[in-house]
Amino acid sequence: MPAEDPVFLRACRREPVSHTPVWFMRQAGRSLPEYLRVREGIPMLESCANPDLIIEITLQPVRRYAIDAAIFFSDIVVPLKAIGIDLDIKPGVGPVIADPIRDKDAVSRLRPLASDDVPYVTEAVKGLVAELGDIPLIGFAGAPFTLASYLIEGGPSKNHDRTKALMYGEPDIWQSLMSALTEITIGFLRTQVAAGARAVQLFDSWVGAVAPEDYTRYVMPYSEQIFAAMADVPRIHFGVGTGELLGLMGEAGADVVGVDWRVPLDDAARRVGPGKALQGNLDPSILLAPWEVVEPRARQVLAQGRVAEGHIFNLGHGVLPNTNPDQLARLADLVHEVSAR
Ligand code: 1CP
Repeated sequence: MPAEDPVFLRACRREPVSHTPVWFMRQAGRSLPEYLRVREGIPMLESCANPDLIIEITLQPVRRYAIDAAIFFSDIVVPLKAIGIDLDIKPGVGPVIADPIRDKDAVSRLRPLASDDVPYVTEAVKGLVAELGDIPLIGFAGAPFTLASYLIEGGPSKNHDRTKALMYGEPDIWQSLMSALTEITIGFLRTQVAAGARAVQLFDSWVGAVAPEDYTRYVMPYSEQIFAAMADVPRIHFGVGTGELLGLMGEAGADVVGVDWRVPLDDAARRVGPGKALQGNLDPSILLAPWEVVEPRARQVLAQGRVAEGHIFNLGHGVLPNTNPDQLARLADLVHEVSAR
């Protein structure tokens, strides 16, 4: 009989598990002093193109925390940079695009991404898989809506108004842009899976800005194509402020729906319906409070998660930079202890 798959993969597939698996979005990064040390003087995008550094940074949280999965260190704009878009990740800001994409000509210059465009991704994933042993590596990409928002707005945005203006006002350009981003995203995810990533997470971080009707019309068809192209591995789909979209995000083809902290997991399970696992959803800011506050909230998330057919414990969004790593270490241990069966 083959050895049993790791609990993280089993939970994604809604199979029985010995304990609830746990990992943290943005578990690598600015909350870790060892991350700040290795990144000193090296710009973000340079780090994302350096296999040794990618491997080191991805492994840092695995060394500290009893987590059940690692997530590849990169950024959602890395594939855009790799196909020649002039962009940078500015410290304290995020991705900034030199020439925002707002017309037909700009869209026509986008091209698909092949593995050859990101040799450092393939090399780093292979190296990581060798180091991680039984701990699965999650590959990830930004979803077309979230990538479109950065490209159209030119950087981080609160209301995504130019993006929505183009979506409503220039549906043909929107369709071409979303199709191009779909191909790029599939290329980036397939590269990671070909090199050994065992699950993928599609981050549609900002899609909570659209209403369900518009999601169905302008966003979902593209996410569906991406999930259909990734059917050989468990697929996680996450966004922020997506309470009203959870059912649709599952329907798009995800195996696991990521939930932010705004919707309790038992409620989310009803919204998503049968046949899906859930991931989430402790408010990351709770970790800034004393452990006495964190513990009951984490127990509550676990209790609410029991309603779901499968539960992967996570935060409702990424680890905040000023989080004390010791809190995350305790949290991972608590999840394992409380959920052991
Ligand atoms: O210099 C630095 O350290 C820059 C900070 C940073 C880091 C550590 C950025 C800039 N990106 C990353 C890594 C990263 N980005 C990871 C790997 C870390 C891990 O999970 O352990 C991942 C998964 C991402 C994905 C990402 N980038 C998302 C989706 C996840 C989410 O938080 O919703 C998004 C929206 C981005 C864009 C981005 N990149 C960086 C920042 C600060 C932002 C957000 C900017 C904004 O508010 O729009």
